[in-house]
Amino acid sequence: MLVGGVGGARFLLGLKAALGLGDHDTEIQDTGTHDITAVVNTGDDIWLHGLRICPDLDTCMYTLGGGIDAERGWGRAGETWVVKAELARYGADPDWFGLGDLDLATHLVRTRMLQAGYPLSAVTAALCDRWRPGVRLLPATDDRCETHVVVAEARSGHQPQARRAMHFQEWWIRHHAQLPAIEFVPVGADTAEPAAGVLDAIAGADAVLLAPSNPVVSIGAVLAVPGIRHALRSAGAQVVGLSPIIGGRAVRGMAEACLAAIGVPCEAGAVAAHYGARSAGGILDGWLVHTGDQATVPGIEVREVPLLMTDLAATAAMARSALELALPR
Ligand code: FO1
Repeated sequence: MLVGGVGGARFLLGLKAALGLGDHDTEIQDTGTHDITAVVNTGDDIWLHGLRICPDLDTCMYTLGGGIDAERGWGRAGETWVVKAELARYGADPDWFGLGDLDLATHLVRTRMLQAGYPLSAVTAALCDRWRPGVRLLPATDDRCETHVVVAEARSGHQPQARRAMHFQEWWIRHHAQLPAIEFVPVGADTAEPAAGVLDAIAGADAVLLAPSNPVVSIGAVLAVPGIRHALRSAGAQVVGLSPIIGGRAVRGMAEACLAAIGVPCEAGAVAAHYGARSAGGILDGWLVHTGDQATVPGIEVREVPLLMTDLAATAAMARSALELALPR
C-alpha cells in the first residue's frame, strides 16, 4: 500500500483488521512474511534543530504501534512540550513545529543511526522493533526527496509576481496552507531512488492499494520518486485506490488547497483521472468512491462504497471492498 500520514495510517489499521492481523505484532507475524507492506511518503521529512523528522513514517508507526495521540492524529499520546518551550526561550528557530518530548526520542535515535550510515529503511525497521506495527513500513526512498512549496510573494506595485519557496511543513503548519501554492516541488527527486524493498514489494504484491491520502503531497510525493510509477504500471497485481475526496470535500487535511494548486477539481472522479487508468498510461485499475459520488474514467473500474473511516469496522469494510476489487475473483 502507498500511504501518507494521518488518513493513510488510519486506513492501515482497517487493512490489518480486514486481513485478520492481530492488534499488535506478535513474534510469529514479525518473523513470518508480512501480509502488508506500506510504502510511506517521505516528502514531509525535514531537518529541524539538527534532527531528521519523518512525520508520515512516525504517524504510521505510532498509529499501528499503539502510541499515537488519536485526537491529533500525529505525535504521541500523553505528549509534553517542555523541550519545545525551552528552545523557544533560547529563540531557537523554528518555534512553529510541534516538537514533543516523547517524539524527540524517536528523532534522536533516527538521527544517530542516519549519521552512523544506516539508510532510512534500516532505521525505520529498527524503530519498528520497539513499536511492532504488524506491517512492514518502508520509506518511499532512502534519499532526500522533500516536498517544497512555491508560493506567490505578496508584492505591492507592479513588480513581476515574486515567488518564494518553503518546506511543506512550514507551509502546512506555520501558514496553515493559507498561502496560495503555485507548485509543489519534490526537492531531490532527480537523484532519489526507491528504498530497498519497495520495487520488489510492488512487483510481488497480490494487490496494490493507494490509501485515501492526499493525492498531491502524499501519494503524489511517493510517485515522484523515480521508478515507483513505472513499477505500478508494470505490476502484475491490480492497482486500486480509495478516494480521499467525499462529496467534493477533503475529509481532513489540506487536499483541497493542494488539488487547486495543480488544477485538479476537488472531486473523486477528477482525482481518479489525475492518477489515470493504467491502460491509458496512468496507474489505476480500480477506484472506490463514497456512496453517491461519481467517477467515470475509461479503463478504471469504479465502485461506490461508504468511505468515511468512522471507526475500525467501517475502515475494515473499506479495505475489504478495495481487496475485493483488486484480487482476482
Ligand atoms: N501537524 C501540525 O499541524 N502541527 C504540528 O505542529 C505538527 C508537528 C508534528 C510533529 C511530528 C510529526 O510526526 C507530525 C507533526 N505534524 C504536525 C503532522 C504533520 O505535519 C502532517 O501530519 C504530515 O506531515 C502531513 O501528512
